[in-house]
Amino acid sequence: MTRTALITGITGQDGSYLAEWLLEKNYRVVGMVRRASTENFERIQPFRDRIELLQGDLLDQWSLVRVLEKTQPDEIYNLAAMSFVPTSWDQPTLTGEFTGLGVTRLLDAMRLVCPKARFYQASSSEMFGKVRETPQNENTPFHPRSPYAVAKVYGHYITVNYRESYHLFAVSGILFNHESPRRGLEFVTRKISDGVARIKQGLASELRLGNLDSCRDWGFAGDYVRAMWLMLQQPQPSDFVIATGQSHSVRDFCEIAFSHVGLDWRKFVRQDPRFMRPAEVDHLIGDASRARRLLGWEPTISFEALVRMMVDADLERFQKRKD
Ligand code: NDP
Ligand code: GDR
Repeated sequence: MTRTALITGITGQDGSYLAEWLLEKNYRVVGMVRRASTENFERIQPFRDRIELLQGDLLDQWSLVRVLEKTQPDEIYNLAAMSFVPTSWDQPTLTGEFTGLGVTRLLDAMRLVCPKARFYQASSSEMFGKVRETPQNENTPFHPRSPYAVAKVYGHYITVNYRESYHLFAVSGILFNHESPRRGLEFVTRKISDGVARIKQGLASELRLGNLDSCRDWGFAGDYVRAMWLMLQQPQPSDFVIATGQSHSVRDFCEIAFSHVGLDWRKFVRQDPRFMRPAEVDHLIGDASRARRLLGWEPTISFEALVRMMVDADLERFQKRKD
C-alpha cells in the first residue's frame, strides 16, 4: 500500500532531498508551505508535479490541523524552522515561536488528527553548544548558545515528552551540520563555495567571513535525510545523533575550496567583525555509533568531496549564466 509522508519545510535544503528520497520509495509526498507573495519553489521545481503542496504555517494551530486532516499522513517530518543562527539574536521571540513552540503545535495537531502517525523532529547539534564532552552523543548534556539553539532544545524535549506522555511514535534526530549545493547562501559553507566561484569568474575580489577557527562536523545533506527516514522505520521510537565523526575548521573549508580552483585562500578571505556571533559554538564533533549500529547508517561523502561538489556546482551555475 502507498504510504503518505508530510514534510514541513519542503522548500528548504533538507526538505527537497527528503522529498526526492521518499518519491524514490514510492511514497505519496505532501509538502506544507507557507504563503508568500512570490513562490519560493526553486529547490522542489524538478519534481514539483510529483508532490502535493498544502498551505500551512507553524504559527497557526488550525492550519496544521487542516493540513493533517487533508493529508492523513503515515509519517510526518517536521523540518520547518527559522534555521539561521545569527538571525535568532535579532528575532529571538519569533525564533522561539517557529522553532520551539511550532513543534508543540504540530504534535498537538497530530494527537488530535492522526495519533498513529510517526513523527520526526529536526533537532540540532547546536543544542550541545558549549560542549560538555567530546565527541557528543545521545547522552551528552545540552548547553545551547543562541536563541535558535535554546528553541531547538525546547523542540527536542517536547518531542521526547509527547512520546513519554501520550505514547506517540515521535523521535528526535540530533543532526550535525549537513551541506550541499542546495544550502542557503548565508550559511558559511555555501557562502564560501559561492564566493570562490564569484572570485574565479572575476565577479568578486574578496570574501568576508567571521570566525575562521570554529570547527564543525560537516556531512552531505543527501546522506542525512536517509537517516531521518530510517529513524521512522524502527520498531521502537528513540533519538539518534547523526554525524560523520570528523571535524574541520572554517579555515580548512576555505583552504580546500580555494585550492580546488587553483587559488590561495589567504589572498582573498578577510575577517569581518560583522560576521562574529555574540556567543560562539567553537567545536562540534559527533559520535553516531548508535545510528551505525541500529540504523545501519553511514555517511557516503567525505569532507573533501563535499567541498569540491559545492564549489563545482557554484562554478557551473555562474558558467551557465555566462553562456
Ligand atoms: P532551511 O532553512 O533550508 O529550510 C527551512 C524550511 O522551513 C523552509 O522550507 C522554510 O520555508 C520553512 N519554514 C520556516 N518557517 C516556517 C513557518 N513558520 N511555517 C512553515 N514553514 C516554515 O533549513 P534546512 O533544510 O537546512 O534544515 C531543515 C531543518 O533541520 C531545520 O529545522 C533546521 O533547523 C534543522 N537542522 C538543520 C541542520 C543543517 O545542517 N542543515 C542541522 C540540524 C538541524 P520558506 O521556504 O517559506 O522560508
Ligand atoms: P551553524 O552554521 O551556525 O553551525 O548552523 P553556519 O554555516 O551559519 O556557521 C558555521 C560556523 O561558521 C562560522 N562562520 C560563519 N558563519 C556564517 N554563516 N557566515 C560567515 O561569514 C561566517 N564566518 C564564520 C560561524 O560563526 C559558525 O561557527 C547550521 C544551521 O543549519 C542550523 O540550522 C543547524 O542546526 C546547525 O548548522 C547544525
